[in-house]
Amino acid sequence: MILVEQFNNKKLAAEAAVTYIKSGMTVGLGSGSTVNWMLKKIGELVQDGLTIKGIPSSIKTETLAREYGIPLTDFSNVTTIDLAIDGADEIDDQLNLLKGGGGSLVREKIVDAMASELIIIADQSKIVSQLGAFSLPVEIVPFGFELTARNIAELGGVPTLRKKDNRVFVSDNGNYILDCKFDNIQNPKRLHEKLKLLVGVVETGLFVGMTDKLIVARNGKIETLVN
Ligand code: ABF
Repeated sequence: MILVEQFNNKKLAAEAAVTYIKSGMTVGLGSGSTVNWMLKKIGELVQDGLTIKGIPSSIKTETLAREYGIPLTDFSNVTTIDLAIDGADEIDDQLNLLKGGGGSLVREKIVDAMASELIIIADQSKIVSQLGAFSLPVEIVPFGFELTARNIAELGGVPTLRKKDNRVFVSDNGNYILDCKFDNIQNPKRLHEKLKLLVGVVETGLFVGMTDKLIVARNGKIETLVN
């Protein structure tokens, strides 16, 4: 028997989140395949008269937002972001996040941290009891990356330099990413703080205490959790 996915849960979650966007808002636009559904929907609403300005969190998102006709702005023109909507690779029951599978964690964190409200959108596959089954992306400065990797290994992680098409992956910021396997991440805040103290580390994919609302679609049904 072949099981066919009945619902597009990423699309459902994305479209539910878009209902929180109102005209006049500056909106942080996350990154990833769930967010791409959100961009499509926002583009349709903009055609129908919604007036927002978006701040993209990656070059991919910026390109797609432009294709959908979403007006964009940047940090030289705004002092606040009313609402950011972003995806995640893992979400725990405290709504802490592991992000960065797409390689955009630094810009995502800047946009998400700046927002008055952060909504995370996901399908049910992203919900976990403990973060860490997914390797933790850590963005690092290329210079001396071997040393940074060794220092991360001393904290108990197994770092792998991310590659794409047989070349070292370079982020939108010109940096490298180490995908770091930790057995499990019992205290995401402490691990994030330890990693951030290492010379050469730019940012980690742990987003701790940032989520205001989670919209998760499970078998075609929307669940909303507020932090
Ligand atoms: C971004 O998109 C990243 O942090 C994360 O890697 C990804 C989310 O996954 P998906 O493509 O399933 O939306 O938010």
